[in-house]
Amino acid sequence: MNTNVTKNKYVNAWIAEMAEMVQPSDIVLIDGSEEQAEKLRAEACSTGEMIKLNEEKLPNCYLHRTAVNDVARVENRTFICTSKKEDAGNINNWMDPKECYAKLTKLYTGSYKNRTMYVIPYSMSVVGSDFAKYGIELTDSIYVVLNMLIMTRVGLNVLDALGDSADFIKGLHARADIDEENRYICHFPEDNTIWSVNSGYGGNVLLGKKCFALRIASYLGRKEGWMAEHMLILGLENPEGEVKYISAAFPSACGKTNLAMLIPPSIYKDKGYKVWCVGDDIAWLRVGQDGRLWAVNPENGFFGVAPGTNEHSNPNALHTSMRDCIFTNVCHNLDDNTVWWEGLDNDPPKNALNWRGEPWDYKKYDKADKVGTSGAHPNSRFTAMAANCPCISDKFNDPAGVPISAIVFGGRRAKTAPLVYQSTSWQHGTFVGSIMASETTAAAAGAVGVVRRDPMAMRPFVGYDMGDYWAHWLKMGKAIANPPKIFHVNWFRTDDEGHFIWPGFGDNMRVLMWILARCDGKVGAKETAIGYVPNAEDINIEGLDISKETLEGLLSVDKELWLEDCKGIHEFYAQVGDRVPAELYDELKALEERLSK
Ligand code: GTP
Ligand code: SPV
Ligand code: MN
Repeated sequence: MNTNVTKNKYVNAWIAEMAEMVQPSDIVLIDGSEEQAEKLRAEACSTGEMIKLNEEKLPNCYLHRTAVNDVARVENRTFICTSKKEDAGNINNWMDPKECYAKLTKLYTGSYKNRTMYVIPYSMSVVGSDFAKYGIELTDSIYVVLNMLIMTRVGLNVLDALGDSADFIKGLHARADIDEENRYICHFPEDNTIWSVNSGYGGNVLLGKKCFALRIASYLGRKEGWMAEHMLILGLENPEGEVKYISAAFPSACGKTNLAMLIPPSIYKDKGYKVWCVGDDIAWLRVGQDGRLWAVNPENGFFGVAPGTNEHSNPNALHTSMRDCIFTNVCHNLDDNTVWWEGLDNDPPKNALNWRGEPWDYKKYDKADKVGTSGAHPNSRFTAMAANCPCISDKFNDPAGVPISAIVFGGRRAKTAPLVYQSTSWQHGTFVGSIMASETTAAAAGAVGVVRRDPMAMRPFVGYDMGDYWAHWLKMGKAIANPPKIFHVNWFRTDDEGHFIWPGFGDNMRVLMWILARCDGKVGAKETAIGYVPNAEDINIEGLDISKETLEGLLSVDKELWLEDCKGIHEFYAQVGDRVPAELYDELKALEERLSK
């Protein structure tokens, strides 16, 4: 078999080595052309791997179902394999690289028998730009190829840009038996290598995304002096046409895609305010020559949560997903060969297959057992092109990226965290990020709705020790002459009946307006124990069904609850271990003192 499929000797040698292990029947280089993609779509449809949807209603759209046991990221099977255990830290799972290579070699051996090896050359960020990093993913899944074609920049120009260099991330994926007992998502940051086996789902197998652009990239960022973060990037344009950029880190399924594509409420829209999406999941950030922090979205598409997406909550995401899209694990409407998910509309299809591909009775839907009774899986997703997004920023392909004015952290907290507050410094902001907590969601396998610490929304994605990661944040703060201001938001406070109090979605713009006014020094704030909290009159609630008292409640800081929370922070810091920077302990102590006053 010809393994010399590129002109790069390092790439070819690695392909040969991997091919010897997995034993494919043939090897196909993915060139990024539409003809090749079309052939692969046809092949996937002929085997049932994908279903072609209604061409009139959903042009060039497809449906794919993963195995029932394979519907989300698997954090307990995700490993950071550094030669020293302490470099992976206490929060990550660790395996000795030698042991891991040996273990996975057994699983990979012969796993491509009678299957094609697809070689995907891809770039994270604009090819040839200062931010760009290149990867090659080897996979036996057409679904992966077609997703990578949307999510990253794939093509022969990537190989041209790589030239003779050995500087690329080597990703090997094999579906093998989709055996959950032998599912492994392993990272070897010291070898620029990712090995993923026995899964066919999203974040486990689209290796450019969480594996490369967060876990490996965060490791590289620390070495090279930049940051890889689980952040959306948006531009907010005022009526004068000036655009300010905000990046925001929320844990998985906590509202990044929604915020990044928000449509301003009429009080702002009518005046000419606009919001532009630069990215919805990942940001790479560097210090610019002007001393500001500049960000790019290294991806080329969106792998967005389907349930809850509708004309009201996120029309931009909905329209982005209505052409050239791959839907994963949604409900299939057999009447018109379209798709449906919970929260799309109040009209569930009567003749449909659920996410497992079984006949589905919408009348049996039970909110308490979503996975068992819903039409779409709670973590069902759409893979859609950034270029199809109605609100995509004109800076999306700008190799320089965009300058960030504000960094926003946030999570799902029923109590404790107010609607918004501002940190008092970069160091305090780093502390605020480090103590983030959020209820778990369906994006990862395991229990849903349990509050856990998820610092900077990066708990599952830091490719090294968490304490070192915080130290890197502190160090970056010193390197940025004009750093963004750091904020924390919470759209998810609930009342006594468990209902969300804040309307959220487009109305989150009202909070962004306060954030940018703070960055411009145009609005005051109350100094509280946790940081600067808005005066209620400074959040515009015109046109909302919310009273000033309710807003005051949303902005309130319950000192007892916070003191209780501090105990949890101590426990978490202890778990992170020796490498927690002293500055963060200083911040914690100062917070406790202010709360006890
Ligand atoms: P990942 O792609 O997993 O990283 O997630 P994400 O952060 O992009 O999450 P996304 O925007 O897709 O939101 C996921 C869920 O949060 C959906 O069910 C939304 O309906 C819900 N959601 C998003 N924004 C809001 C909000 O402002 N308020 C409320 N109540 N729910 C929201
Ligand atoms: C997340 O879980 O944060 C995602 C989806 O963005 S996945 O790509 O599956 O990780
Ligand atoms: Mn994500």
